[in-house]
Amino acid sequence: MTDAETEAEFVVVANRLPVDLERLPDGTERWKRSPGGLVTALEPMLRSREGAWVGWPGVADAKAKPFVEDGLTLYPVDLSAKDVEEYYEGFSNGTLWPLYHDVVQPPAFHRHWWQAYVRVNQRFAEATAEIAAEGATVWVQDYQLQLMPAALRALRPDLRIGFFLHIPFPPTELFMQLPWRSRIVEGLLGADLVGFHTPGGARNFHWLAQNLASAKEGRGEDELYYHGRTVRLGAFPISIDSKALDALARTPEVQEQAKQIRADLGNPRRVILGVDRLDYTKGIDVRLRAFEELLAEDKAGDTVMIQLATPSRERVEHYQKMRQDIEQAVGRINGTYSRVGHPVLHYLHQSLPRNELAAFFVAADVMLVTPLRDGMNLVAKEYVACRTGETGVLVLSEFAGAAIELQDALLVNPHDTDGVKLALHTALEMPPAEAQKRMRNLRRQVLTHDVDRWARSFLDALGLPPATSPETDD
Ligand code: GDG
Repeated sequence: MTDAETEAEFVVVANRLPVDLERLPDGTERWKRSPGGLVTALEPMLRSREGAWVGWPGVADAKAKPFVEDGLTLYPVDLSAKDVEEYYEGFSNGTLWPLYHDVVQPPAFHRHWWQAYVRVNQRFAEATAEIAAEGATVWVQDYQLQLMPAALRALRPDLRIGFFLHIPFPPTELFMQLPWRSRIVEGLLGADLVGFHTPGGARNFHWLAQNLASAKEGRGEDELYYHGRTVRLGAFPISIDSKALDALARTPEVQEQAKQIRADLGNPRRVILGVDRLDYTKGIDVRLRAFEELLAEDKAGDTVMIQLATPSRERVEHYQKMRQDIEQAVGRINGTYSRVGHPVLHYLHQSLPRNELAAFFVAADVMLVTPLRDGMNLVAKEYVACRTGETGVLVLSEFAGAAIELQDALLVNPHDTDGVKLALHTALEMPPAEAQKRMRNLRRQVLTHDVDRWARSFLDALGLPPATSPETDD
């Protein structure tokens, strides 16, 4: 790592940096990479353009200095413990997250949370304004930073600004509940291009911008005029690094690990899998109920279910209650239907290494993805990428953004328990030829629409100029 000094031509801004600062018990600190799809997709573009990434390093009061890692300049934005509580856990995850996910849980509206959100967005804008080169392109990510495009434009009108929302943009009637609705819309209108996962999200924003911020309709549904500028809207469905995951799933290690998982489960006829952050939007309760009812009706056959629930937002109240409910359901189901040494349901509240996760995808005959609302849902695409033998059935909620592209899944309404139960039963009994036909179509879609294509299509629409310096090979 070296000290940062350059002005960046291309800047990505996200709540989190692609590295986490870790504080060890002896008081020393170190950076740990947190590889996600977004970093993988954007890294080559960032490197070839003197790129920079602005974000929070993941711990309060980090006081970290900018630094260069692997040719990418990282600019930490400092958050105090109070900022984390009010801007991140509060307004972002206690207000916006539930509001944008169809108020599956009631959002809390607190003025001091809002004030923290304004304050932190301004801080991100100031940090970015300082490091972006004249005329640079800035790509702002996600719901934690919706005020940033306008805040940044006020400081730096020369910049080209894109914004992408990773979660659903809600129906207008729900958005209207937000006491600060106009401010959010005005914040987003600071961008030149606002991207959503689905055309529905773009449409909702198109209406709100005209009704709350007096933007004028542009040449079509994907254009607005605002304060003498054109703001473009679009649907850019995000994806995964499909080829890398396909290759990982084919490795002898992962194939062997998958066999071992099935053996450890007692080689049942069918393995059902769920993989989610432990979040109330993901509908984990929905699928447990469907599985429990199938067991009660003696229609599950020789089947074992695994639910992997990665710990998430454990300090936010809704999450604590939901965890209790799910763990109670797991206990009840196992208590009723398991035999000694053979639980029917395996529940892991853990985060697994990537290749182990791939082994679970390879081991599973049926993947249950049943969110009540989800921006996209990458897990559904990851399962498909790992099914290299064209076997396996994906049961997918029609309320996940992924359902638009993954039409060959068994699509379900997660509010309809009978429907989910029927789909699960159909998946468990599906003739191999039909499963193969569906999976082949799903794989064609996922392998040709990867995260690289997503990033390129957004940045092309934003008009990111070609790289001026050759790619560094370090
Ligand atoms: C938001 C939106 C949108 C999970 N457990 C482990 C693990 N994971 C990985 C999965 C997947 C990712 O986490 C979760 O992504 P999702 O898309 O499913 O869901 P969110 O976290 O809610 O993401 C969502 C996404 O942003 C992108 O725009 O699709 O709608 O809500 O990649 O594999 N990874 C590892 N161990 C685990 O235990 N290594």
